[in-house]
Amino acid sequence: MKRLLWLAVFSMLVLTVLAPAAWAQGDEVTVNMEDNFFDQANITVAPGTTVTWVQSGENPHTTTSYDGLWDSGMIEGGSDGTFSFTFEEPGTYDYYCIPHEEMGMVGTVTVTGSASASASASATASATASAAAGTLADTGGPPIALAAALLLAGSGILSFAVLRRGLS
Ligand SMILES: [Cu+2]
Repeated sequence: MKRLLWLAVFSMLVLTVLAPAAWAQGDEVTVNMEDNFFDQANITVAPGTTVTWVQSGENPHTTTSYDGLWDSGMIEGGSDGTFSFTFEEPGTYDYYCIPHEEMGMVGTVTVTGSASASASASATASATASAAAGTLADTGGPPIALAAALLLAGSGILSFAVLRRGLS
């Protein structure tokens, strides 16, 4: 039974290592609109992340893209109002607060590149691993999925061998 426990622990470890990259998709990040600055002003996120600006000050503020991609319009002070925008494409996005730009109330959202490709690869890998590595015939999958499946199958064979030796 102890071997089975180890196999279960190992499977959990594989999933723990591979899953976070997939979960990074659809992240949510909050930026506070203070008087008169953004906190945090400069953030780096993965593609697919939704950034929500929260009015945390007494003065009216906006979050306004220099490229015209988004504009919250004026959010009154003390209103706890929010504005959200989802960043899909890698790049650097500068924005400002209309009434306080000259006071330095500006910010940048940096979206990291090509994270979606590795995230989907990891998602495939963890799905393959949790399917108990029975489908090694699927040679078309990404190498990381095959590696995860082989690791899982290897640990299974190993624990079976150890279990047999323990019984004889
Ligand atoms: Cu402002």
